[in-house]
Amino acid sequence: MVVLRASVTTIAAAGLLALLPGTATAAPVALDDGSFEYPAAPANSFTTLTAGQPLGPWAVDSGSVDLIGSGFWQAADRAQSVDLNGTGPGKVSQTFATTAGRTYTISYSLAGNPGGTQGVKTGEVLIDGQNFQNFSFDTTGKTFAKMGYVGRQLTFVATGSSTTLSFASTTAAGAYGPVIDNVSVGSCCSCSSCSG
Ligand SMILES: [Ca+2]
Repeated sequence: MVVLRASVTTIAAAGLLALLPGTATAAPVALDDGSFEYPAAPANSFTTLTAGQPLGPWAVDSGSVDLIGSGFWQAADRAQSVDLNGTGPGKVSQTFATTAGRTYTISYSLAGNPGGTQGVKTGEVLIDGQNFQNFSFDTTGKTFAKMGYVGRQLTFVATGSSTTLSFASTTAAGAYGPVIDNVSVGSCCSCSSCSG
């Protein structure tokens, strides 16, 4: 398990560097706990959070989600992850500081809850409430030990001094939804002409 996690993390980091050559010199962006490591969910279990409840610096703003504790299944980064279906589809959001007109890239790891009936789990990423990316993940053949995380990215141009990032399940029914972890925001000037 430890080896698997390290491998996934290394691949994700390498992919980020390849796609975002300017990340290393980017200004820090204050997305907090994109790895969903706090609060701590019970080890080998999970906590179901419903609309109106905080999930660390994130908020559950519709439906319900499961905060997956250490050891329950493989995380993409560190110990915890989020199943975007709690008892049904849910949505989590976080607002962070941005600079209007600046380009940002969201990176995250995607898998799906391999329990229950396996198949395609779907969801969407929203920026300030607008759909920016649909995603899907097929859990067929995946296990709690081998979740099969894949890296996803999207890029947007901020329109204000803060931006709200949301991840929502569109897997209509049931407790087995898309799983996210390792969310990060990069703001980059990968060119020599950037004024910073
Ligand atoms: Ca994590």
